[in-house]
Parts: sequence; C-alpha cells; structure tokens
Amino acid sequence: MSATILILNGPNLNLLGQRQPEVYGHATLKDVEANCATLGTELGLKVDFRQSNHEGELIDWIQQARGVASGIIINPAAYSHTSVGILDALNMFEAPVLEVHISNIHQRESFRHHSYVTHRADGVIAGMGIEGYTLALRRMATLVV
Ligand code: CA2
Repeated sequence: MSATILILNGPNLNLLGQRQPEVYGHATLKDVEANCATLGTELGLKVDFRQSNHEGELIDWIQQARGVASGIIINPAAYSHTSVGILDALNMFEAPVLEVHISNIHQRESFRHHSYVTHRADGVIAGMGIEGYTLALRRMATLVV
C-alpha cells in the first residue's frame, strides 16, 4: 500500500493566482494540487491535498494524520508567523514535516521572517514559487521509504 503524504495549505491560499502575481505567480491552488497529484503518482505516493482558512481545522487535520500519514508538507501561510497551536500539533506528529513558502519570506517584511512551524520542520523551502511543493514532495519521497 502506498504511503500517504498530507499537503496542507493555510489561510487565503485558496485565492492563489487571483492577487499579487508579482509575489505568488499566476498558478492557482488547483494547479498546485494537480502538479502534486501527478508527481505523487510518479513517486508511488498517495497525496492528500487540503486548504483551510481556519486554524482549528488545520490543527484537527494534523491530529488526525497521526498514525495515518507518512509525512506532512505544510504551507501554513499567515499562521506560520502566529500559530503556536499548529506548532504544538506538528510536534505531536511522529513522521517528517516539510514547510513550504511560495515567496522568500526572508526577503519580505520582518514579521514574515520568523515561522513557528520552522521549529518543527525537518526542512524548509522558501522562494521557489509553486515548484517548492513538488521539490518538497520529492524530498519527502526520500524520507519516507
Ligand atoms: O510565501 C508563502 O507561501 C506564504 O506562506 C504565503 C502567505 C503569507 O502570509 C506568508 O507570509 C508567506 C500568504 C498566502 C496568501 O496567498 C495569496 C496569494 C495570492 C493571492 C491571494 C492570496
């Protein structure tokens, strides 16, 4: 049975492709999901791709992934910079966690330079555009086998 990788997206990422193309590009989250699904098939991984605008829902999904998912890739979006709750939930998840940011958060406003999730993440990708998701999925494939 193939390993399941949970890919989580935080608030406002449902609007990807509709605003600020100079920062985030023109692709939509549906495009990102399709790219991840295609690569997942190639890598023999089952991809479970989700987005929520609600911190508690993201936390519920992380909790439910315990013992079920073989890894989590997360773009926590704005919650990266605010959420100890998401960090705590990830700290209770036993398998690899990779953090993705489409933009280079270190080149932007100082409040984006710190991410709580980075304290738990086994790896972080920032500033690679939406390619960051497939890079993270390739890395995850090397971690879960
Ligand atoms: O660069 C990233 O991926 C971020 O996680 C995106 C977040 C931002 O708060 C983080 O600092 C960095 C913002 C997500 C909002 O996404 C939109 C993109 C385009 C149009 C509308 C929303």
